[in-house]
Amino acid sequence: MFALSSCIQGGQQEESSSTSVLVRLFVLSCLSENQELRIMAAKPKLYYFDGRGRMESVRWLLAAAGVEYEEVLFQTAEDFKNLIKSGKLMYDQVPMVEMDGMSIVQTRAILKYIATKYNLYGKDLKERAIIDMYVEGMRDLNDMIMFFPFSLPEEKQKILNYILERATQRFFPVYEKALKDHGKNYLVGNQLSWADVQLLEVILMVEELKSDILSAFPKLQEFKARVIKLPRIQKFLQPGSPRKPPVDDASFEVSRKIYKIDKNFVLKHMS
Ligand code: GTS
Repeated sequence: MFALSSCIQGGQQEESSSTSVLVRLFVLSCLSENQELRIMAAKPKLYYFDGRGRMESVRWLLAAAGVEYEEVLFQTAEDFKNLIKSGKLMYDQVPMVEMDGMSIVQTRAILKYIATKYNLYGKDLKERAIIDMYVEGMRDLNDMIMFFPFSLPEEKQKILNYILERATQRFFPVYEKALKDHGKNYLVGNQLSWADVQLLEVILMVEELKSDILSAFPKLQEFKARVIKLPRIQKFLQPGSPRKPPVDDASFEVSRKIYKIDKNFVLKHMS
């Protein structure tokens, strides 16, 4: 506003040719400032297939930040090919989020940008390192669950047991202990962060596989009850929100055809 009124006042002054050039340059800089504001104000646009996959954590984080967004959900290999042809995908891969004038790819890069921009990424470098450690563990668990539907029928039970074992023996004890040791409401710095959002997401995913999975984790039960009540989270968990349902046979077929998934797909992604 200040810059704009200075522009106008500048235009009313006696004009030598050099001041006129300066004024014009100044007006141009005002315009690009406005354009930049417009870009910053536009809703983020998410490009992915119509399912959870890697994009679901992005949906969760934007919801927790209270940011409205639009989605371009493609259904066929042809749609995906057309998106690749647009040249917006740095690695010819999704997820991709258009935001603040950028086409951001790589799930972690997208999540970090959102977490940083909306103050969900700790107050300093040390808190960020702790958030990263929590989130990376959660992502390992999340990835196993994400690829589980693609396992062969004969492998299903074994892989399910492995996921549940990892959840209860490796990952959940870490978050249970953290909450118990510091006695605070949230994992890091006693304010909601990306780690809390990711933790609730993964808890709900594991519960879809085994509903009483938290029975040995009283702190995680309290955590879940607390975070689920936050208004933005509550809204995201309501029917009709952009949250995607677990993979079913139909959505499994759609994503299998889009990405031409082969038999060894799951094994490659089970760490
Ligand atoms: N490291 C990337 C990320 O985290 O974003 C991996 C992205 C990725 O593998 N995306 C898949 C893809 O575009 C889609 S999905 O697995 O997330 O559904 N695959 C096509 C390809 O050619 O790799």
